[in-house]
Amino acid sequence: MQDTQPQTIFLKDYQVPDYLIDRTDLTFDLDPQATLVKSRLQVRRNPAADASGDLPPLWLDGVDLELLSVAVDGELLPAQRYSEQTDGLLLTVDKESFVLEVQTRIAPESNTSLEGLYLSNGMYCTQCEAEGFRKITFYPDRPDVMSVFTTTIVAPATYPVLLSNGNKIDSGTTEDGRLCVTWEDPFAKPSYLFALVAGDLQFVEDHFTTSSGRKVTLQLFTEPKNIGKTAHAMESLKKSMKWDEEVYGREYDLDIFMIVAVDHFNMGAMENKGLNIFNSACVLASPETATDAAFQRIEAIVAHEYFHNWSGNRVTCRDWFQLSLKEGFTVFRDAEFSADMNSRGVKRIEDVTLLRTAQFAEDAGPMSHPVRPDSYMEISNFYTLTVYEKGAEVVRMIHRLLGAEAFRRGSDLYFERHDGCAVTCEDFVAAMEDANGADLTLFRRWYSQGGTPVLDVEDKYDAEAQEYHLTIRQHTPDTPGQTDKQPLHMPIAVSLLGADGRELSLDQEASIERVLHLTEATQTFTFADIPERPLPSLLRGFSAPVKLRYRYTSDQLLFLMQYDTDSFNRWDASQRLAFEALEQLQRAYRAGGEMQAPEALLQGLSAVLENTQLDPALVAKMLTLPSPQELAEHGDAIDAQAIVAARVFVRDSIAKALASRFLKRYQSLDQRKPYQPVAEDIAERSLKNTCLSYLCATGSADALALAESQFMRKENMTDVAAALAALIEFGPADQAEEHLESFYQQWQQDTQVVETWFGLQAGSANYGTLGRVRELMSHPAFEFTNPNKVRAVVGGFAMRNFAQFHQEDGTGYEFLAEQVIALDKLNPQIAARIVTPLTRWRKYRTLEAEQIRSALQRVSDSGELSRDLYEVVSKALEN
Ligand code: B3K
Ligand code: ZN
Repeated sequence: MQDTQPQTIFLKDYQVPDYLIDRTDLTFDLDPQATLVKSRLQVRRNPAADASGDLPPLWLDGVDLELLSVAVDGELLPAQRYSEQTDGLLLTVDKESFVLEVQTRIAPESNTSLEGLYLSNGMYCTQCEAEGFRKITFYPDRPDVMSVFTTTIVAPATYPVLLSNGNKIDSGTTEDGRLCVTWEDPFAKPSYLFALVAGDLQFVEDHFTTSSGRKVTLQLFTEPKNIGKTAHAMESLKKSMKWDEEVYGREYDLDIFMIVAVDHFNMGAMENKGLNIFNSACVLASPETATDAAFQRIEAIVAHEYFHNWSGNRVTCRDWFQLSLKEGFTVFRDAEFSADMNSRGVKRIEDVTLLRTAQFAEDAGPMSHPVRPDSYMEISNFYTLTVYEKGAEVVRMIHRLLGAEAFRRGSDLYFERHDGCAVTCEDFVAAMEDANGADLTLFRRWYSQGGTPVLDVEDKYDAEAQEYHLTIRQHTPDTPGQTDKQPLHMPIAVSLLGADGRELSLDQEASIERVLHLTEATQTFTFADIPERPLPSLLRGFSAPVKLRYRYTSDQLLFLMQYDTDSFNRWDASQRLAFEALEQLQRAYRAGGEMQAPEALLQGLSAVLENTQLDPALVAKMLTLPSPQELAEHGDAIDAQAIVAARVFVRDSIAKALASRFLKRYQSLDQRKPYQPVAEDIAERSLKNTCLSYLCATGSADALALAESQFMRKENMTDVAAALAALIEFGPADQAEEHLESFYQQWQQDTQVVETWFGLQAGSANYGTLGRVRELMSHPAFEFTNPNKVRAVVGGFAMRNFAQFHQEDGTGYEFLAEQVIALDKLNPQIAARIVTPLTRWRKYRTLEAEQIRSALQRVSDSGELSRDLYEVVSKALEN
């Protein structure tokens, strides 16, 4: 551990900045080992800061910089006027406003943290959010300091493309033949939105005419070999621009919008003003190389980053505790966009699955925090599912409570009131209230209170009075640092189904759904004029991010699977049945008893599979069992082997019982048509490949031949990858090797496909043994400095391969500890992410808990840890 513990930063300590920066002029003279950065800052005392006493010193953040000179108003500053510290520069100040010039030198080539300015395959690029700008130059690197930037880039002619934020205002050649380009961004922005790219890149260009008639140039830059994989992202961008005008009345503001694809990137993409930088895997696609899931992810991420231009850039965060202000809102916006472009019900199911599997686990783990955290050591650790996904649920609840039109009035007021400002979550809620005369006082607790609320629902039907009563009790468990939680305000969408499966009318207007406002710890809601005892369809569309408990019988769940018109709840009924069966089988496994086929589930799924009226994508989702990770989230004293055994048993029971139905559906869906990533076709492929997987699970030679033939036909990556996955999971090992080898031979030049190939193997329950994973790490295409490859192999094994990672000898845990220790030296952000499975040790039964904890302890004892990893590991050992 570190000699000095990293400091904790608290929201309650927030203070406005002492100085503002009106203009920032930067010049970069690019060199892999010695890039010269000159900055010229127009500094001014902040009128909003405390004006009593002498002028305070000026603090500039700076990390890993070589300071060359400091000058004020053109005069070099003597050494006694400033002091250089490990994390910045402190300057004494003697006037209210002045020009500060600082020269520094940095080495992008040695920067493996992928934060600040670094090289990816020889291309210069930047990542500044949250605190990466301080690795480029000394600067008040905080989001409430907003400045107008100009950026001049000088580079050898081998870097013909030189990009930064805003509009290009000058370009030329220096006397010694180097290229020189200047960009100006007229919109004041915080340093985290700064970007620079330099490389030998190609681009595709398109245009979008905004609703007010301005023509915007759209450019997408890639390495030359990838230029053929840009069409889908460009289409997605144009759709996003149109959608944001139609749904939120938001127009784009610059004359140009650029996207650049880079291979080495810590996350999905970054919304830098006018110059979005994307992880190649989240922007490049062609039918031959990308799966349907990748096409949909690209559409969503392109939209997400574009939407940030308003929710994030034009209106930004005051401090990083407010991160969900831009992320929660923008995730909500991109989810609604995706729902409008694709199948709304299926999108909701996917989002809730992520929330239940990973966010609920985070909420119940050692890093648990509210949507607006109160404190952090390293802000990079707070780009979490809670801030993003739960944050989006919080915005979705406001939308549900107020209604779509009122929500739009609120967002209009928010954008208008705060344009060009750095604001807080409180400002967002206040705009929603003020625009509508609404009261969200209690609702605000969602921002400050962590943990997943549990709702217990009971009902009573009074036949005589024709009244139906629903009593809801809510309780939020304690989380680290937070006890005695208060009740939350949340919308509970409810319908009541009659014996014929139709929704009963709930009022004079014959509404079939009512949104209950739950605000108290225990509350009873009464429905009048209910002629028969109804079956409740509760929390429709997952109207609040909670765990809802109601004692449904198996028959009632089968009924909901058949009749509920809310596709989310229809699916959820199938999941509840599956959960019940899986939990019972885990108990049987542990007790050494006999495992019984899950009859009710088989009956329900059989009917679903026969129903050709249902959206095939929804059928595929209903046929998909909860993941081991989701089962683990539900349990205490988790027995990993029991989870795996129960799940395999249920899967095989379904495969066997419904084999002929799977074959029938597979054959009817296996129609050759040209690939298109459109909702209808994606839905059909998803059901077809779900059927194929179950067919192969029986191990029958005919089924494996079907998979082989689909694999050989090479029609599109969705079908090829699904067939390959089935073949390696269920086919003979020697054939699996052959298929994997031929796949690699065909695609070895394509980075994204090679990542898929790595991920398929490492994530395979049958094939991804620890030995195999170690072999993959010595494969020539593996790169420890490339996060996508680390995520595919190490992450694939530790996060998506429950069966192998939790092998009883504990070697999986030791392996992960070893990788985390090595990664931390290169890329702390990735190390702190990939350690996550080890942080959940308390959830496991004694044997595994001890093994996992000891692996974590080994990380902790391994020497000085980065601040990122220290925070996660120390909290996990404590809590
Ligand atoms: N805002 C960035 C995330 C930056 C993460 C920094 N560690 C991408 C996004 O959410 O759009
Ligand atoms: Zn975002």
